[in-house]
Amino acid sequence: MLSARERAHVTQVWDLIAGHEAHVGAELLLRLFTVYPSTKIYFRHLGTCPDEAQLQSHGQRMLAAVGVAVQRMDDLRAALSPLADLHAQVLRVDPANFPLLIQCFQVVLASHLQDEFTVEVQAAWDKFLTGVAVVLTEKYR
Ligand code: ZNH
Repeated sequence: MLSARERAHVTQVWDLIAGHEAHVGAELLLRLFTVYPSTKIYFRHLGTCPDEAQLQSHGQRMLAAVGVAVQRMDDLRAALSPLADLHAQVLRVDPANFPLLIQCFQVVLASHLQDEFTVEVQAAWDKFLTGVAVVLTEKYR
């Protein structure tokens, strides 16, 4: 559960991303695939070297889901339930990949926000994204 202050940090940063989901999402995926190439096995259909359009298209969908999670922070489990089914039952993404994505997400935020990405803002985003990952991976049984 995020405190009021943590929520404010998450929402304020989201307001900067909103409208740029495709661009930020593509940057995030490029970083993920480059720094952690093992994550690419789930995206074989995109080829060995996904082009910018593919990165933007998937990045847009992924970040739109993060946007929904921001809007429904109190209600994450219900908000992300269909997506949790998809990851657990259809995509079968190893949960170990989620911390890698979270790490890349924070680096993308830091590179854009610079000094504004304070330790407190990072801590709030880490908690929020970990909460999202918990929901997306809890149906694996
Ligand atoms: Zn995921 C898909 C989100 C993580 C892999 N995803 C997806 C989608 C979304 C998402 C929204 C779409 C769906 C539909 O279309 O229906 N994810 C997400 C989020 C997260 C994630 C939010 C966190 C935070 N994923 C992840 C990871 C991985 C993945 C970590 C690995 C590495 N996904 C994936 C895949 C897919 C998805 C493979 C499919 C793609 C296509 O289809 O193309």
